[in-house]
Amino acid sequence: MGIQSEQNLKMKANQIRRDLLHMVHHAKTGHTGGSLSSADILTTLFYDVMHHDPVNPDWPARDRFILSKGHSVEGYWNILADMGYFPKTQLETFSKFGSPIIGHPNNKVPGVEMNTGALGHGLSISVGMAIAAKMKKEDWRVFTLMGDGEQAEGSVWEAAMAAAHYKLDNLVGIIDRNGLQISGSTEDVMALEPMDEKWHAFGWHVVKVDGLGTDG
Ligand SMILES: Cc1ncc(C[n+]2csc(CCOP(=O)(O)OP(=O)(O)O)c2C)c(N)n1
Ligand SMILES: [Mg+2]
Repeated sequence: MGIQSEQNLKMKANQIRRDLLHMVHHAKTGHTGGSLSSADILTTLFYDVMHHDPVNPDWPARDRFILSKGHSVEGYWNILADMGYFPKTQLETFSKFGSPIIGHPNNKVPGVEMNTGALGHGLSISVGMAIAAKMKKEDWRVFTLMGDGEQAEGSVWEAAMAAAHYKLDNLVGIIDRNGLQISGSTEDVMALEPMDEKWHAFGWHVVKVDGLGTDG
């Protein structure tokens, strides 16, 4: 993967947002909020940051991606199809009976490492993968996208503690800080702030990142 300009990434993220809305409208089902808020993150990872090969999805040296907030699959499906992991026409079968392109990540689809959707599991899975890479002395990295509401799951913090204990500098945990979960604002339902200080206290190097913006 090359280094994309920010403008290219903005335009791609806008395309992904448009395409996922089209897909959800066509299927008359799907999660829009968390998919729209994560489009910048997924676009940056897949088009610019991660080493992966749509022609060879099982390339042993690929970086691994785990969508821990698995309900936000709509942008993920559109990016995988856009990159050529599967034909774009398959997007028209989204959430139809018998289709592998379902409402959560499904590892029968090329490009998907792990079935996810039950919140709180992705980081633990990723810790295991990152330990495996270390044990095999391989250079690939693991990227995990979590929700902010997902931070209320205790298992996230067990995994965070383990990652620091095993010094997993090949693991990147990303939190989509959209401020919302199903039942309202995250700060009303289960206050998270100061979230950066909590992660820092668990031994993580914390970086706060703005989205790409929508003016592309
Ligand atoms: C263990 C578990 N409990 C409940 C749910 C139902 N659920 C799906 S999405 C969601 C809200 C998640 O909010 P957040 O993590 O902030 O995701 P985002 O805002 O990015 O969509 C919930 C509670 C689930 N998928 N898994
Ligand atoms: Mg949220």
